Amino acid sequence: MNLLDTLHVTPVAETAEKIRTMEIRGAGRIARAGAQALGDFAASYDGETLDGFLSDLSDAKRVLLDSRPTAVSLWNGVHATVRGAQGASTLEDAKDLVARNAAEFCRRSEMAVEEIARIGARRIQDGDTILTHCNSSAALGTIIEAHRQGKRIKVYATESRPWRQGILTVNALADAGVDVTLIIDSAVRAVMKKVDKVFVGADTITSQGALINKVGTSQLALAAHEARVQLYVCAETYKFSPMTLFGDTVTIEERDVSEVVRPGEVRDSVKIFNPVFDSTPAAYIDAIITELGMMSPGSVYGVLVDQLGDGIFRKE
Ligand code: RUB
Repeated sequence: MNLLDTLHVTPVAETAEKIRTMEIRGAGRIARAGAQALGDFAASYDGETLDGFLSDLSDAKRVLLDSRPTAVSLWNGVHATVRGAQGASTLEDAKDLVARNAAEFCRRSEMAVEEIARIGARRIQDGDTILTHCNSSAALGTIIEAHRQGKRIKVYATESRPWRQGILTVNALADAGVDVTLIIDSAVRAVMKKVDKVFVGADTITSQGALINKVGTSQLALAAHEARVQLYVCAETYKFSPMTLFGDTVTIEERDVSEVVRPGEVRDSVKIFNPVFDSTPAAYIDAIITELGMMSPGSVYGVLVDQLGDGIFRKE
């Protein structure tokens, strides 16, 4: 029997399952969903002891963190939500604190995405052609904000096999009135000569400024680098990974082969490798646009230490 079966916190288990199956997806959304699930769990907790609550909270946290391994946003959102609970002196204080932390994380997260759109849109000029990959709310917000400001822009968006999140992207851009063209992933280099700037999102950014994002991002970054096209990463600072400061590497999620081929389509002896993220070195990134402002990949270390510092490292 796994933790999910024993946990008396159905909404948390349900949220974890939706994250695992990608019904809830995207690094910002899964962070908010994780925080919200813990906040709801705390608010509706009907156990009678503080110790029992803390133990169940720890189980709930673990179930959420096990749902998807790559995006550190989930880890940061979950830890921001449980922060301080161990120090509470009563059950009611602990429940209130977790519920308030969750609401505060979600509020700040949404504000960060809006601030990134405002800052990022300034980097987009009238007449620019932009390329984006997968489906990032931070990158999309930036592009839509530039369009809203009256800048005439064109966008190429990749399909992003195998999940085809690019379909969400092109529909969102089309609904906002943006001139958008869908391309298959392997057409990236073919269109790069028409592109002025690349805007992508982030699942995790390491302390050395490397970007972990949807698989294909690093290939796209190489093509942009070759064509001298600027590449911007739109990322809230809770996508920065404190663990990488201490030498941890980021786990790249591999998903089921059924996402790549239909049953019986290939010979039984064919192996299938389905990594869903990849790592783009800092050298290929022109700037990271965060809610704190634009920064170089080399600034990530300082932000992790100075801005997130104490709170983010405290063990719960
Ligand atoms: C989504 C993806 C997005 C980042 C950033 O991958 O790689 O670029 O998560 O998204 P998946 P956002 O579909 O596998 O979750 O800016 O919305 O946080």
